[in-house]
Amino acid sequence: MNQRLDIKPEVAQALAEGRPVVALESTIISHGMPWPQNAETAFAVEDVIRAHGAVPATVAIIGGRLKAGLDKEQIEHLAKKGQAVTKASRRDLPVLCARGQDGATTVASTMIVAAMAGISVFATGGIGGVHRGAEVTMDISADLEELARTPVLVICAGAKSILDLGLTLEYLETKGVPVCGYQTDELPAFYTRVSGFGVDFRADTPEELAAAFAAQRDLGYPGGMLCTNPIPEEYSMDPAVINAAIDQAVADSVARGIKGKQVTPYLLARVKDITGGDSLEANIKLVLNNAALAADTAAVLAEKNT
Ligand code: PSU
Ligand code: MN
Repeated sequence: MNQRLDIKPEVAQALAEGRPVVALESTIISHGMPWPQNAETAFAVEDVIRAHGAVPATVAIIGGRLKAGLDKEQIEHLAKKGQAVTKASRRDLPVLCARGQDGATTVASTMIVAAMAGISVFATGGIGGVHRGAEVTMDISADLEELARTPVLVICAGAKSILDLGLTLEYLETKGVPVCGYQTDELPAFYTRVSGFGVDFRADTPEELAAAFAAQRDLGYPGGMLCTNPIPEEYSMDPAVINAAIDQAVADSVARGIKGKQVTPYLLARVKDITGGDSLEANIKLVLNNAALAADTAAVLAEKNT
């Protein structure tokens, strides 16, 4: 095992016995949602995974140690500190480890830790991608590069249109990352079930999704797979309302000169403020929905020994 990694005993035992485990990220806790909904959601997501027969492993860096699986106090600590915790993507892990500091892991760094621990399925809300205006700013999330190189199945609700969804799909195609639509032919746009962009392939059951991921592993590809699971109909938002809020948030970020790793957290918080609590409520529901699918898919993969 990697000398910088600690696997929570419950998680290690499940992995040793070939039982299903689902990884979860922590930037969604510190930077993606406000206190106390962030902690409540983190616990609720773990509960859904357990109810579906899998063991949750929330990932973070605590005191410079990579953690696959957190306890209640550690989750609460990250939730309370919020944006004061370092948002940690691939490039940030070495320095945090060297300095013995805390970090909340993004999709990219959660994939790294999951792969180190031997966890192949990871559930979250939304991934980072190619930002609008990236042809000038070159703001492209390290999440996409990680999907190209690390063998983890990431289950999300698509990407928010704070991103350029068309360019994000082009980038994933270039990098050879298969993009699945779960029970849909269309890429979901996080708060809504529609985006106008198609996915590469559709899976209608956890078995079909697991079979595609298992085949990717058999082929020896280095990278992972992205499954996009639409927000349940009853929680999806009015596209006109959410898109107006997102356009406003993007305009504000440009006007304020927000740059680098601050861009995504700024946009997420701004969209939440503009929509009142509505977007947060949708966000929580879709994460729970993704956790259930991830646990079911991890169970099929565990049966297959993948
Ligand atoms: N998109 C969301 N919610 C999130 C994030 C993105 O809808 O919480 C977080 C995830 O942790 C993701 C990260 O990995 O932001 C991407 O940040 P960046 O664009 O700086 O790579
Ligand atoms: Mn960025």
